[in-house]
Amino acid sequence: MLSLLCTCLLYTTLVSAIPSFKTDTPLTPRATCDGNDASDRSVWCDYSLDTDYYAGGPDTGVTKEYWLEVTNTTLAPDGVERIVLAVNGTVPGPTIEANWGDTLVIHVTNSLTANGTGIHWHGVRQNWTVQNDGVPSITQCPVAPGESLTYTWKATQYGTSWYHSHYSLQAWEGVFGPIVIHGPATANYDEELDTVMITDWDHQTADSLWTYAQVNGPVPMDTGLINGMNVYNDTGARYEAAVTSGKSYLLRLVNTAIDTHFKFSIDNHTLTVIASDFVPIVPFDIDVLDITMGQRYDIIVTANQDPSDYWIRAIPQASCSNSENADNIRAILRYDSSSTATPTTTAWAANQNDSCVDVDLSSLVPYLSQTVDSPTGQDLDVNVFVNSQNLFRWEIAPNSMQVSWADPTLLQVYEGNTTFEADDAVYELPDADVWVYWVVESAIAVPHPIHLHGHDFYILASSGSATYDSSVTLNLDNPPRRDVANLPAAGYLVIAFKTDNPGTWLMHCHIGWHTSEGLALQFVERESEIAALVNADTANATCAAWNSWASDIGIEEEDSGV
Ligand SMILES: *[C@@H]1O[C@H](CO)[C@@H](O)[C@H](O)[C@H]1NC(C)=O
Ligand SMILES: *[C@@H]1O[C@H](CO)[C@@H](O)[C@H](O)[C@H]1NC(C)=O
Ligand SMILES: *[C@@H]1O[C@H](CO)[C@@H](O)[C@H](O)[C@H]1NC(C)=O
Ligand SMILES: *[C@@H]1O[C@H](CO)[C@@H](O)[C@H](O)[C@H]1NC(C)=O
Ligand SMILES: *[C@@H]1O[C@H](CO)[C@@H](O)[C@H](O)[C@H]1NC(C)=O
Ligand SMILES: *[C@@H]1O[C@H](CO)[C@@H](O)[C@H](O)[C@H]1NC(C)=O
Ligand SMILES: *[C@@H]1O[C@H](CO)[C@@H](O)[C@H](O)[C@H]1NC(C)=O
Ligand SMILES: *[C@@H]1O[C@H](CO)[C@@H](O)[C@H](O)[C@H]1NC(C)=O
Ligand SMILES: *[C@@H]1O[C@H](CO)[C@@H](O)[C@H](O)[C@H]1NC(C)=O
Ligand SMILES: [Cu+2]
Repeated sequence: MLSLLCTCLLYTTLVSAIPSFKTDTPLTPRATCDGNDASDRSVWCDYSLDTDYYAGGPDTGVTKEYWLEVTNTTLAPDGVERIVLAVNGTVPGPTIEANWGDTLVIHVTNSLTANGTGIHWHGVRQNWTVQNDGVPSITQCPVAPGESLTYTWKATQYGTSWYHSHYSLQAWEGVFGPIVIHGPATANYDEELDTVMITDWDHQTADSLWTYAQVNGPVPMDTGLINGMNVYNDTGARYEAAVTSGKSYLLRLVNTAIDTHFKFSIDNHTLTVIASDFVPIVPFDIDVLDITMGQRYDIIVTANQDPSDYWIRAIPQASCSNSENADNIRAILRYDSSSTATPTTTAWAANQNDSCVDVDLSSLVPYLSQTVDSPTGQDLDVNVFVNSQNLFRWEIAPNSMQVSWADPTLLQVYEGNTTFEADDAVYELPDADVWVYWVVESAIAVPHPIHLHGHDFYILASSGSATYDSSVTLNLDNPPRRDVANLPAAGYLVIAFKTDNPGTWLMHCHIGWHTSEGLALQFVERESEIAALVNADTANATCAAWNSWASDIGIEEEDSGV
């Protein structure tokens, strides 16, 4: 194993002698830091699990530079060929990997001919770097075909996430990949497996299913993929993970689906969960793990069963997901990597319980305890309606979002134009460092994964089949903290965050169809401090190239714009 021992230590002692911009090669295969080894994963050079990563943390002085190209190609992930849009030609795209405290510089080139793009670094706080959040219409114009844009951000958190296009439905044509930020962990493990990305999949493109979704609602998906692989009609191949009997492994799990809530499990193996999204938690054990769209879990799997072959299962939950192959989205855990046997193992009993809920919130106890102080809030009602063209639209509070690619909010704020329109769905949060909360609720029996940009949020309360009122107790004392949580069917979700990050930030449902149908709002946080964070040259150049391409092509915006 390549050892990058002591990068942090090196920089704490030599920092003045080293130029501020340093390019490093990608970490191959894995990184570690002084003191962090299989017998103690709690430490990380001079830092540890006890470091308050909202207040500070390492600054390694290291810059990791990546080049990503968004391409249009043909692949057969499950043996069935179709057009996919991909990052560097593969689904998932290359892993973006760094150490806690590194700075990432990522150059994205749009090599498509018929779409713009914009890459969002999901869950990354973008601490005072809102222009790098990658959301067309909010933080940038789309990157036009043939153009490039460089994103720069610091890894102030550690753990697992993913990057994905935030342009139209492009993420679900295949434009996504893993983000791994190495740091400490709340339980020990010997080695690390590949990140496991689970998704739903159809043999038609998401763009061609868009009309169906707007007219009929949830789209039946043909199947699903685990790390871009599966079998279908006896073609294709399954993803395989090889382990050695007796060893323990860190497995990073990401749900990248457009509209599928999964239960994830490995037959006969209990999972030890150590992080929810980018938040390390007190470890807990579970056999079958709910994971909704946009969420991540870091899990430790111990190879402590009979040396054999076991099914890894990602099972779409029929209560809220529509899959035509729900029992066949599988991969294989092998104790002997040369085995080719088909597993004969049986699913955990808990897999018979179909439901679309988050893991019991009492299980999600952040290791680094934080307290929510006197939050003030607003109620946001989630509803669906049919617009004047007879198409489904979702709204949150009074507005269904409809923003403009060519007129990103960040540039409007920079130019001092804050005459927002109702369908911009803007909330202003002018005060610094105060706690705010939103009560997101819906009378409709459809759950929604609610995702917030620029912050981790704190889950103060949540319930399905219930109405929020002032008698509901808010949990302010180290509540679960993450960046995607399930709004339960016909229920409510109360989330809080601190206004510590000036910017124009999106909050939205992570069901791809619903985002495109307007289930989103934005907040302008600490408006007076935003302009100073904007690089207008870059923003204007991206918009100029986009406007020129879009007017030549005559492209029409037929969705929410995010
Ligand atoms: C976030 O940025 C602010 C402003 O530059 C800085 O004061 C703060 O320390 C940063 N937080 C982290 C965790 O780096
Ligand atoms: C992606 O492709 C580009 C060429 O288009 C190449 O320069 C780059 O190294 C590739 N990136 C990764 C992470 O493989
Ligand atoms: C991808 O290629 C196909 C076939 O050439 C073309 O029809 C489609 O417009 C392209 N899509 C994008 C986003 O470039
Ligand atoms: C993106 O390209 C696809 C073809 O690959 C096309 O169907 C779709 O309309 C385009 N969408 C946008 C928003 O540009
Ligand atoms: C899969 O098999 C079914 C049943 O034979 C057939 O109807 C379907 O067309 C096949 N699909 C593909 C993509 O090959
Ligand atoms: C998995 O667990 C079941 C139930 O405990 C047991 O019957 C079976 O033998 C185990 N499978 C293997 C391969 O060890
Ligand atoms: C099934 O799931 C529901 C919702 O989480 C839970 O209340 C119930 O206890 C579960 N039942 C079993 C048998 O696991
Ligand atoms: C200000 O923004 C609104 C959209 O929110 C737009 O309609 C208007 O043209 C803009 N005004 C100027 C002067 O840019
Ligand atoms: C960017 O464009 C806006 C509007 O066209 C203009 O007001 C501003 O001066 C431009 N900034 C730069 C740095 O070119
Ligand atoms: Cu939704």
